[in-house]
Formats: sequence, C-alpha cells, structure tokens
Amino acid sequence: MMRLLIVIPWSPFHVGLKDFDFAQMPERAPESMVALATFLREKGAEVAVADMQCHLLQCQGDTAQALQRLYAQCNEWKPEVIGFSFFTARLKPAADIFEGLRNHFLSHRLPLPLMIAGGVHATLLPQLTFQQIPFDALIVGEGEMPLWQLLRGEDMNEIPGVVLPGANRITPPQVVEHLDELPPADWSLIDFPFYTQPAHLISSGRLDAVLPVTFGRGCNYRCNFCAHACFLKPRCHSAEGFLRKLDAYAAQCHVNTFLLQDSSIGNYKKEWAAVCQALIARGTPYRWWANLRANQADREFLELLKRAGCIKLFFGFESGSQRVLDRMNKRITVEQCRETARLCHELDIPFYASFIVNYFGETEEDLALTEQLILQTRPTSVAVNTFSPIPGSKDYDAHRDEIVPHLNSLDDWTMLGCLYSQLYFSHLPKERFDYWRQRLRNLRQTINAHEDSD
Ligand code: B12
Ligand code: SF4
Repeated sequence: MMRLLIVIPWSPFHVGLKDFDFAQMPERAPESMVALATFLREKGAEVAVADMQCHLLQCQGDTAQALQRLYAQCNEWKPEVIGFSFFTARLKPAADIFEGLRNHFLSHRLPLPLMIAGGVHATLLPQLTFQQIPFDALIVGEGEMPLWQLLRGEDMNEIPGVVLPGANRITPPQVVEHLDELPPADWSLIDFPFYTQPAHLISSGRLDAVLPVTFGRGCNYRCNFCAHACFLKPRCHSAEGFLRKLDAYAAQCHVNTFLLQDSSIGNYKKEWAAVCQALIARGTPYRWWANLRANQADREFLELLKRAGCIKLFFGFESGSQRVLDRMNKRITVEQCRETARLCHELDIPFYASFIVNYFGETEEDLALTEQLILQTRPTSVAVNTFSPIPGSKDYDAHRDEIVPHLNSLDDWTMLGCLYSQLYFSHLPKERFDYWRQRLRNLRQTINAHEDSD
C-alpha cells in the first residue's frame, strides 16, 4: 500500500492573522478528513494528516512558518501520495500549499509524490480544478473507496470516481451505503486539543469544549442557492452506530458538547428521534446543537430534542418574503418560520436564524418583510448573509455565463467560494440596497449583542 498524507488547507481569512483568540473565533475540527484517514488506516493504509488550518493559526498567520511544519512532516513521513481536500473557499490556499510542496520536493531533489485532490470543489468542477492546480488526479464524490483502491495500487483508469487530466469521461462517484460501517474518527491523527479548547458557545455565552459530529450525509432538499446537495446521497447512521461515535469522541477528547454538521436533523426525523430516545434513556449525557428546517419543527419533535440535550437550533429562514423563498426553492413558508420561532420561545430553546439578502429580483418591499420577520420571530442570534452564487448550486449553473467573466484569478474564485463576491443581484437601486443591508446588519448587531451579554 502507498503511504498517504492528507492536506487540509488553511482558511484564506487566517493568513496574516496574528492575534487569533480561539475562544472568540473557534475553528471547527475537520471531522470528515480525520474520519477518512481513520477509515483508510483501519484498511491497512499508512496515513497521516497535515492540518494546515491548525498549523497556520498556531504560527500566528505566518504561511511560511506553517509550510515549514508541512515540509518537516513530509521529510519524516515520506508520503508517496499527497491528497488535498478543499471546497471553493480554500482554493487559493490549496494552490499556494501545492506550489510550496512542489518546490520543496524539487529543490531537495526528492521524488515528487502523486499529487491528488478531492472534496467539494474538485467534485463540482473537475476540469476547472485541473486548470487551476495541476494535480495528477482528482477523486470526485466520497473518497473512502476510491482512495483505498488507489493506495492499494489499482489502475487509476479503472477506479470509479478517479478523474485524470484531459479525461473526457467521468465515472460515477462511489458512495458508502452504510455509514455505521465507517469507524469513528481517531482524533489523535491531528492536534485535537487545539480544537477542544474552551470556546465561546454562541448559544449561551458559556465557554465550552466542542467537537463537530456528522449523523448523516447529504440533504433531501435542493434550495437553489445551496451546494449542499451537490453529490452526497442522503443517508444516516443508526441510533446505535451514532451513539458509538459520540461515546468514542467523548472518551477520546473529553468533550460532552457536540455540534451536528448535518444539513438538517429533520431530514432523518425518525432516525434522529431514535437517537434522542436513546440519549434520554441514558440520562441525557451530552449537549448538542443542530440545523433544522422550519417546515420540520413541530412541538412534539422540539420537546424531544430539548429533553435529549439540544441547547440551540439553527434555522435558515432566509427571507420574510414568500415570493423570494419560492424563488429560492426553499420549500418553507414565512408562516412556518413564525410558528417555529413561537414554539422555540415557548419551549425555551435558543435559536439562530440566518437570512440572505441580494437575491435575484429582490425588492425594497422584500427586504422590509425580512426585517419584519426578524422583529416578529426575535431569534436569539441572527446572520445576514449577502447572496453569492456558490459553485455547485443551481443559481451558479443558471447564471454561470454572467458570473465567470468576473472571476479573473484564484482569489476571485476563492472569494466567491467564501460567499464574498461583489456581484449584485437585487432588483433595487444599489444605494437603496446598501441602505437596507446596513439596516439589517445593525439589527443583527443589536440582537447578537444582547445574546453576548446574557
Ligand atoms: C462542515 C462544513 C463546514 C465546516 C467545516 C469544513 C471542514 N473543513 O470540514 C466549516 C464551518 C469550517 C465550513 C465553513 C464554510 N463552508 Co462549509 N460545509 C460544511 C458541510 C455542512 C459538511 C462538510 C462535511 O463534513 N460533509 C460530509 C463529508 C463526508 O464530506 P466531505 O467533507 O466533502 O468529504 C468527503 C468527500 O468530499 C471526499 N473528500 C473530501 N476531501 C477529500 C480529499 C481527498 C484527497 C479525497 C480522495 C477525497 C476527499 O471524501 C470525503 C469522505 O467521503 C458542507 C456540506 C456538505 N454536504 O458537504 C458545507 C460546504 C462544504 N460548505 C460550504 C460553504 C460555502 C462554506 C462557507 C463559505 C460558508 C460561509 N458562509 O462562510 C465557509 C467557508 C469557510 C472558510 N473560509 O474556509 C459549501 C461549499 C460549496 C463550494 N462550492 O465550495 C458546502 C457544500 C455547503 C453549501 N452550503 O453549499 N463548512
Ligand atoms: S439550504 Fe439547507 S435545506 Fe436547502 S439544500 Fe442546503 S442544506 Fe439542504
């Protein structure tokens, strides 16, 4: 078997960041990559992880120093394959690390390892990824099976999910049907105490150690602005399988608070209810927060979540205008948002509500309705996001020809991936849009400041 090093690029926002305070800006541990490495190791492969997001923060934002750590790891580990994992928001960091690594191997006259990539960006835009970074191969979709086959030395042309430069045919990605068959992440593969430092919990102002955990993959919905449903078929763990994972994480990392990464726990309502029942039967040993859709929240379910340890819920209410919600294909109603908020207040479940401005065809009236919904629903905290057509979303596909001419560099792509593009889609004069966005941001600040002082 070939020896693998998985590289997790840093966030572009952490470059040059000197006085990083984990308690104020907790970074999320890369669960999916640590789990992928664990799976491969259990299959007999030799795998290490280079967690560049951690290295960069520990090096006070100094990329040269963070790269020195990576080179030292390569000198010691001697990888034959280096696998990059990134979504569009980390494209430029991935390119910079790739370049640094290649120069390191060439200048030390070391044989170049096979340089490959996987993850959301490579999956969504394989041909473009090859143009942006000259990888030897890409793996589209879930990495477990194809990467194992590759490390075992199988012919890359024959492995479903592997894409080679210039290939005009892309084989269908492979899917792990039964998530319970995957081992829980072995966190010793990275510097996990970095991520389990007590951090500011958005939910309650308490400082707590937290780990991310995934119950299922994929999403049943297809909101036009979102890339979540891009490639993972919806499926989840069994209650027993998931509790095994929680227990393993708690024992290894000494945490009892978890952040559910799933698109919505309501997508697997029956299965998540079984998890809740099992947690309650054990005396509710863990606290957790999760995403949920407004159309999936009813009193019985919310009561169950609360009894099972839920300390906060995250909702994408997105807009107070039904017209805009429908245009987004969000498949919720404004009334469902109001009713969900009412139930959360009644059951005393803190909740975060996220809104989008700058959506196609949005008018001043739509923005006024969003303000009204924020005031009516009184979320514990609020986010006001400026819409960017993220690669992998239906909106990106539908408007690609308008968007791509504005993307002149890897930095532009990266900023689009971070939802920081300067593209403007609202249907009102720009100065009125700026006025409304500022007004909603001020409202958000007032609400969030109130939460922080609780
Ligand atoms: C958890 C998560 C995060 C976490 C942690 C990310 C991480 N490093 O793990 C955090 C909070 C940091 C995050 C941040 C953001 N995220 Co996010 N995130 C997710 C989420 C919900 C789950 C990721 C996950 O664990 N998936 C499940 C695992 C199994 O999949 P996976 O990680 O992709 O890995 C599998 C395969 O991709 C593949 N694979 C991955 N890497 C590699 C590498 C190799 C070598 C191989 C062979 C295979 C391989 O194998 C893995 C196992 O099967 C996804 C949605 C989704 N469904 O993926 C969005 C998603 C990736 N995020 C997205 C976005 C937009 C963001 C933000 C820009 C949001 C924002 N408003 O700021 C920021 C970017 C921050 C930054 N500057 O870096 C988009 C990306 C779209 C795109 N085109 O890039 C997604 C798809 C969601 C969406 N709304 O559309 N995110
Ligand atoms: S916004 Fe939420 S519900 Fe809609 S597709 Fe994305 S993850 Fe699924």
